[in-house]
Amino acid sequence: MAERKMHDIFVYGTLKKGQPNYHIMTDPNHGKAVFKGIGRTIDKYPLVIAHKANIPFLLNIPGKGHHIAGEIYSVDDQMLQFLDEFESCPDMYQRTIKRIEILEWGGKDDSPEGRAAANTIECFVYSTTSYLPEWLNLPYLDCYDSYGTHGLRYINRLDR
Ligand code: PCA
Repeated sequence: MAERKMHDIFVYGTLKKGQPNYHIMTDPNHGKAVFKGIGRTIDKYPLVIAHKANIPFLLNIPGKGHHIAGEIYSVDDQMLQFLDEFESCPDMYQRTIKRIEILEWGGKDDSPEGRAAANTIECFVYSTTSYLPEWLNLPYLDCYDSYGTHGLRYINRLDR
C-alpha cells in the first residue's frame, strides 16, 4: 500500500503538550500526529490571548511581536483535516506555511544525518488576518501557556 502523505505542522497554542487541546493530537480516531521537536518562528508575530474564551491567536503580521515558541508535528491527511475543522479554518484561523527554526529534535526516527542537514523547516501554522483592531493593543506573548500568570485560562468550546 502506498504510504500516506505526511505534513509538518507547528503548533503554538492549545494544541501543545500540557495544553487544553493536546488530547486531540493523541487521539487515533482523528488520525496520526508524530512529535518531531520544538521550534520557534523565524519571523516575529504578535501572539495574543483574545475573545471571551481566552483563545490564543497568532496574528499574521510578520515583523511585529516576538519569535513564537511551539512544537513541530508530522500529521497525516486525516489529522490535518480534523484540525482544520476544529480550528474553524479558514474562518477563524487560516493555515499558511511559515518557516520554523528547530531548537530541539525530539522525534524517535529523526536520523542524525537529518538533524545535521537542517535547522529550519517549513510548517503549516494556524494564524489569522481576521482580528479586531483592538487586539493589537493586547500584550504580545512569545510562548503560550493557558495556565500562565496572566490568569486568562482557555475556555473549552462546550463551556462557552
Ligand atoms: N490551536 C492552534 C492555533 C491556536 C490554538 O489554540 C495551535 O495550538 O497552534
